[in-house]
Amino acid sequence: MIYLDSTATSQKPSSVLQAMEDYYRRQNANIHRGVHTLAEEATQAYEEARKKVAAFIHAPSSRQLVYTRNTTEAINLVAYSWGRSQLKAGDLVVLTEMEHHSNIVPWQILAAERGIQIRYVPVMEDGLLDMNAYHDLLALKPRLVAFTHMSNVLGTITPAKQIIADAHQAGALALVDGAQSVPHLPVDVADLDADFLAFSAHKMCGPTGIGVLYGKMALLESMPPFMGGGDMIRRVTFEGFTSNELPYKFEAGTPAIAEAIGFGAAVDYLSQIGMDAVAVHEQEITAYAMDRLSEISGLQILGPVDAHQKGGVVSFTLQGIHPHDVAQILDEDGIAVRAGHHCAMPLHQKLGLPASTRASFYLYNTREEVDALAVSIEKVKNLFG
Ligand code: C6P
Repeated sequence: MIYLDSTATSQKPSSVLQAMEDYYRRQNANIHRGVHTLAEEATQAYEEARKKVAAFIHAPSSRQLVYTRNTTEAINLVAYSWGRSQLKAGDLVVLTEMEHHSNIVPWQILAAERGIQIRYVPVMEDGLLDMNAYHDLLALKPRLVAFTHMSNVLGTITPAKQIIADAHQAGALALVDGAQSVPHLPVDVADLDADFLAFSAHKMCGPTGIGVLYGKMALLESMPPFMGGGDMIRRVTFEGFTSNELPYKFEAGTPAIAEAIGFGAAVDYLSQIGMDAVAVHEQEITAYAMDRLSEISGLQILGPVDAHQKGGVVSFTLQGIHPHDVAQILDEDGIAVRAGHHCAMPLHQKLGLPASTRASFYLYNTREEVDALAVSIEKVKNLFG
């Protein structure tokens, strides 16, 4: 089987599975609650993982790293907590046209509830953001710029550092959707100067069910809790409560303990290889895939034509053949790709496409797999005449 769907979720190394199994077999206990040895060991393993993930993105402190279920929940946390406490009718939030639904819908919910305004930085024909239009939007003094660091459809790597610096210059905060960048590129939040960064473990060799919201300390300190319950409080009376310190203020209830430990093992795995090496490998495979696929007549690749401007994502259309048919026939050859709108319906509308087929690559993919993909696509073309 050839797995070309790592943008949806990556495969997991044995060390991650082993770390989770070890927790369940040897350390299984709830965290932050018990004084017994097992509870202490489990708490330590859970918190060690947080430190590893924090170091992976160069966060100044692991207290700035809130565990969430995934990227989606991390962005919703910002929209619910920061958004509801800070934004009022008429305030502007700037997004881009290449956002995943999880960085559009939370803001649309807020727009319906609070009357905030949303404007989108256009995507140009070459798959890059229109930075002139972005600067025009900044002149409207938005409160927040929330954007993806890497498109899950076009593969476009956005100029995050510049977007953030320009947002700050205009007095706006910047939220980075790192769902696709953190797994594939070296990401340094301190260097980026991001106010918020959201990402998911399951796209970076880790388990499903756990993700991260990184935030600047002062911002997280000032935000009200997102959900109420156990662990997020310092003290509760019949009349009210006081919030726990960071990051626990945002981690109500028993968290995904085994998953956090698995996440730590995933970060160890990626760190041992080195994110520079991961990025170089993917760029090489992507450039090769773009060369191979562009030899196929009737195949149109979406997004930047230069592999250096892209992560390991090659979405395409095949003239006259529906993407679902393409994906189904590739599947018969043991090749897993994704077909559809990839949770980016507005972007597909903008491109005038109902759907596309997407092959995506990670550290374990090879040129031979790309060759097999090209052969299978030719087969699809022959089948459909
Ligand atoms: N994209 C894809 O196949 P979650 O589901 O919360 O882990 O990640 C959401 C998300 C947010 N932003 C971007 C840029 C993403 O690519 C994703 C997830 C997957 O493209 C699943 S829809």
